[in-house]
Amino acid sequence: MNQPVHLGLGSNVGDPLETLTAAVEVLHEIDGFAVTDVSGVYETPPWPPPDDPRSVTQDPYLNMVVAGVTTLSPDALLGETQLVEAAFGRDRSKEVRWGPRTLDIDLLLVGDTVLDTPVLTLPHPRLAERAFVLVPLLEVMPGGMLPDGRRLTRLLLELGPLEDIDLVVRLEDVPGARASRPEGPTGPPATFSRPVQDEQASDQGSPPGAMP
Ligand code: A4P
Ligand code: MG
Repeated sequence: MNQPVHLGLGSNVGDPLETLTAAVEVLHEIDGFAVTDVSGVYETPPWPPPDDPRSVTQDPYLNMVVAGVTTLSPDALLGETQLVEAAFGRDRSKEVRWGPRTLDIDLLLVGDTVLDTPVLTLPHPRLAERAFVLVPLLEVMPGGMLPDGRRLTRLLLELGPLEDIDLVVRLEDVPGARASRPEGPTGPPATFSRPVQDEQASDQGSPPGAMP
């Protein structure tokens, strides 16, 4: 079955733009996974923020989201994305949690799959707390919702002001990069999106996840 997938990519070591550009190239080559869309590339301040006791001093990140479809199981896809991380020099044994990394690829959403195992949690457990995920995710998933019906726009608004999330570049504008932004109506399946006119009805009290 072809499931829609959204991957979050982040990098803040080495040449992050080169890394993200090349990583998208490599994602195109995964058997059983097809890239259907990419967000812009954003510069984002490290999370957790400096006033959080868990914060680590490190450079800003570049973040983006890749949308795709897959015939792989979520576990198999995680195995593939971890191979891609390793190919870009990721060595978890030398890392601090939430510290600097060459390339991080998180499975944000796999269709409407909800699961929590020792190796994989879907949706990604910290997705709702992170503007560096929500901003690019909304770009490729306008009107998107989590499987529990929470709207991405609402989650983003709850995070407060976003002045530190800056669009740096679109892959379409990076010489030689493969962006795969599809023309016309052949984009990724809009699993969680609803027609715009439904927005009003929902804000007036329809239950989350209610179909139009
Ligand atoms: N795992 C469970 N669920 C998932 C999932 N949905 N996607 C497991 C990917 N992995 C998942 O992840 C640890 C383990 O989580 C994996 O072995 C997998 O089995 P990791 O990538 O090895 O370690 P990590 O990335 O340090 O941990 P974590 O908690 O996933 O960190 P995050 O959440 O990825 O945060 N600030 C900015 N601005 N931009 C960033 O990209 N990234 C991080 C890393 C911190 N701050 C950041 C950014
Ligand atoms: Mg991670």
